Amino acid sequence: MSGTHENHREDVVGRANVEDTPELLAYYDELEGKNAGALWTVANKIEPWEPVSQSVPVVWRYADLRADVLRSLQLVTPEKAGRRVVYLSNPGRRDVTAAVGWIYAGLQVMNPGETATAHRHSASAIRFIMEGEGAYTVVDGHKMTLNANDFVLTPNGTWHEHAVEASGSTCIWQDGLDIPFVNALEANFFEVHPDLSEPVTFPVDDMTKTWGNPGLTPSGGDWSKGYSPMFKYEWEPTYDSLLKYSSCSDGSPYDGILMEYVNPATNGPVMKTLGASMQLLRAGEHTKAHRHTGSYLYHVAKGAGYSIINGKRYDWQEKDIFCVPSWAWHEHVNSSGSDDACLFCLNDLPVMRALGLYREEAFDDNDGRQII
Ligand code: GTQ
Repeated sequence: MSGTHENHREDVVGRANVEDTPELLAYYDELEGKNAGALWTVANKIEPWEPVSQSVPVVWRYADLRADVLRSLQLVTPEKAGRRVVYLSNPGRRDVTAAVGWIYAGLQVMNPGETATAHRHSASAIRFIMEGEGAYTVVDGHKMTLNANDFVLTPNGTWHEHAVEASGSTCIWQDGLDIPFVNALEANFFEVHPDLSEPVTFPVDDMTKTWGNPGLTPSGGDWSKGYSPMFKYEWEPTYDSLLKYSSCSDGSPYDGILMEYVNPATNGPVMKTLGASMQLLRAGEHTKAHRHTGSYLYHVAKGAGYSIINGKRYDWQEKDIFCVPSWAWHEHVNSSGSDDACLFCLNDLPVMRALGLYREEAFDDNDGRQII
C-alpha cells in the first residue's frame, strides 16, 4: 500500500531529508514486501539527537493507592495470584509493564500467616518495606526480618519467598524489578520452587550481620557473586549515615546528601542491573536542576516536598512513589523548614555505567548547559 510509509525528514545537514516521490514510494513498498526498508525514512527517528523517553513523570500517591492495595486482600489469595501485587503503570510504558523506563514496580500486600510461593527468575528484585510488622523474606536460605524503610535484595537467580509471621500485622512493601529490561533482552526465565517453599538454612539476618558492619569486612570473607552479599540494608544505619555525612559535608548542589547502597565486597552497585541510593534533603533544601541518562524511581522514605520535572511541579509526601524518566530535567525541594526529607531511589545506573551510556548535564540559568 503506497502512502502508508513513515518518513521522518529533518532539514539539517547530515540528517535524512528525502522527499517522497511516486517512484520512491513504490520502492519502499517493494522493500517492505521483502522485510526490508530504506534507512533514510526512519533514521531521524531511530537516532534522535538526544534520548527520547517514552515514560512520563508520575506520582503514585500512597493515600490514593493504599485502600486499593488493601482491597486485594479480599479479592485474591497469594496461592491463586502467585503474588498479591498492585503494579505501577506508567502511561507511556503500559506495553512493557514498566513504572519508568525498563523498571517494573508494584505494591505487595500480605496478611499475617500468609506466604507466597518460593520462586526464582532471571529478573533482579528489591523490596522497600512500607508498613506492618513481621514481614520476612528468605533468599537462598537466608531469612531477613523486615521493618519499615528496610531495603532488601532478591538478586537474579536466587530462590526467594516472602511471608508475614502469624504474630505480625498486614504488611505492604514496594517491589522493584528489572523485568521489562530482562524481557527486552528476551532472557527471562521463571521457576517455581519444587517444594513451593524454601528452608531457612542460615541464622536469621546473618548476611547483614556479617557484611553490614561499617568499615569492617569479615576476615577471609569470600564473595564473588555478581550481587551484594548484604541482602538487607536497614533503615536506621542508613539514616544515621546520612546524618553523619551531612554534619560534615554540603553534599552535592544537584542531589543534596546522597549515598549509594553498595556491595560491600566490591564497593560497586548492589546488583548488576539495579542500583539504589538514599538521599537526604535538609530542611528547606532546593537542589539545582540537572539531568542524566537512566531511569529513576523515587520512594519518599521520610518527609514531604516536591520535585520539578521538565518544568512541572510534582508534590510528594511520605510513602509516595514518583519517577524521573531518562534525560528529564529535575530538581528536588524539601518544603519543610524544620525537618529533613529522605528519598530512596531505585535506578538502572549500573546498566548505564557498565555499557558506557551514562551522561549527565547541569542546567545553567544563564542558558547554556554544562556537561558535568
Ligand atoms: O516477588 O519476585 O511485584 O517476581 C513482581 C514479580 C514481585 C517477586 C513482583 C515478581 C515479584
